[in-house]
Amino acid sequence: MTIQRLDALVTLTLTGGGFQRRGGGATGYIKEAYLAHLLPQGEGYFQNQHYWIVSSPMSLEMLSEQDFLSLVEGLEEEFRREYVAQQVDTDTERVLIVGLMTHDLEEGEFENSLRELARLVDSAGGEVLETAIQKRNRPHPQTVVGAGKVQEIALKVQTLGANLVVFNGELSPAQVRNLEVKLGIRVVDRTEVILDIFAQRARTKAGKLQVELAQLEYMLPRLTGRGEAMSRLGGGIGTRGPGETKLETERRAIQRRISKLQKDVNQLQAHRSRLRQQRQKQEVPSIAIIGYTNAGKSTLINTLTNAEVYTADQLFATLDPTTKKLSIPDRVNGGRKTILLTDTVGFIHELPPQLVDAFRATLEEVTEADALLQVVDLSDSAWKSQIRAVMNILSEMPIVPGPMLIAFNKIDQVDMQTIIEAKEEYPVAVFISACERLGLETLREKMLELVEYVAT
Ligand SMILES: Nc1nc2c(ncn2[C@@H]2O[C@H](COP(=O)(O)OP(=O)(O)OP(=O)(O)O)[C@@H](O)[C@H]2O)c(=O)[nH]1
Ligand SMILES: [Mg+2]
Repeated sequence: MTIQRLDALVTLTLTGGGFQRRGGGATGYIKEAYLAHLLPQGEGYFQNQHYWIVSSPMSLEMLSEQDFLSLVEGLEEEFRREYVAQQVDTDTERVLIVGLMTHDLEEGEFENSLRELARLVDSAGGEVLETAIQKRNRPHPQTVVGAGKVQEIALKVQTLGANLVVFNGELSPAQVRNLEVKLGIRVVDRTEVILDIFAQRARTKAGKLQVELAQLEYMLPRLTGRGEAMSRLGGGIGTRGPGETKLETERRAIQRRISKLQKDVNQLQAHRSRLRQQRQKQEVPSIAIIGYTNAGKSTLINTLTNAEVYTADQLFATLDPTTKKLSIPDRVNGGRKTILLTDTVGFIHELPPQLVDAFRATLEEVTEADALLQVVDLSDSAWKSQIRAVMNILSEMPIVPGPMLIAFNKIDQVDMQTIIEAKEEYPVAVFISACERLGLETLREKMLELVEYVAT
């Protein structure tokens, strides 16, 4: 009914008896009529779990007494009222998440990825209304999920008043187009949500430059035919940021812009490298704080050095690296020792390759540091797979990073069992709470040991 835009639907059943014409062919008198129509989903109206209602069986006489115009007008009125109520907050997107579970995914992994996607949408400023899931061996080539599921999603979109659908995997340009035509609202994938968060968070010139490059590199192969759909379907997640106005311009203009940005990033890289060389001349050892997004990296640099880096319970709260001096008392040799601490951009599972490329100047802070401090959020049940994701990203870096110390953070939120488990697996790790200032003494000592180890 939704897809065919029907106001109401009447089904007639036959008695099966009656006059049989010569030559065959089933015939029969009308037994009963059923009337169906869609239900508004707003509170205080029908407290109904269903999207539609079907009447009890009626006779034809009863049906003919039904005033259809007033029924339809009444419903339209209710739908309209609901629609207005949903439109009040036009800044937040109303999002339906779609998760495709392919057979190569483990159930727990899949659930974690959906939970993370919901947090990404939230960090981008969207509101998750519902999550739809489908299990398939492999994605449907045209629409990722099967035809039946697409219909179900279309129905949900209408009844929930969603204005954006977010898929957990990566979508091809053709899949986005097909889905947008079928669903009638904008469709984006996980990478676009991440790019959107980056676009909203970028503060410095360097940050904005790298985000624009990443967005354009992502958009370029997806441009054909999307411009029209985009302007029809409005703005929001995936349309913001420095790349926004460029989307409708010609491919070639975008390519030119990409080359220009690439050059700028190269310059930025060279500039950062000169700064580092100066620091190296002063022989101040450096440690880069790395880790999964939301682990507490920025909170830690703030606690240790009185820096004022932005922290928040959001994914990718900080993008731009910040370097601060940390002075540590040297128990062995006496006096104090200074090291440089750098807060860096957070990592995530399957970090979009466009981001890795565009953020190479920022990521170099990681590879060029003398040593690494990996902060892990031990209060997140996915901490093990988050360490794996961080290690994977490091292993793909063009320059092999220095030695690494692991700091398990947020122990104020963790039970003893988890700490024991982490200790067994990572015996040399430190256990801290950046918020509650726990374990920081040990952490400072270990950091000192680490840079002294590197120096020898
Ligand atoms: N309970 C608890 N929360 C913490 C601790 N350290 C950090 N947090 C919280 O964790 C959230 C993320 O902290 P951030 O310092 O912004 O994390 P980050 O690693 O810099 O994250 P991104 O910049 O987003 O990659 C914030 O809400 C912090 O208040 C801790 O020791 N205990
Ligand atoms: Mg941060």
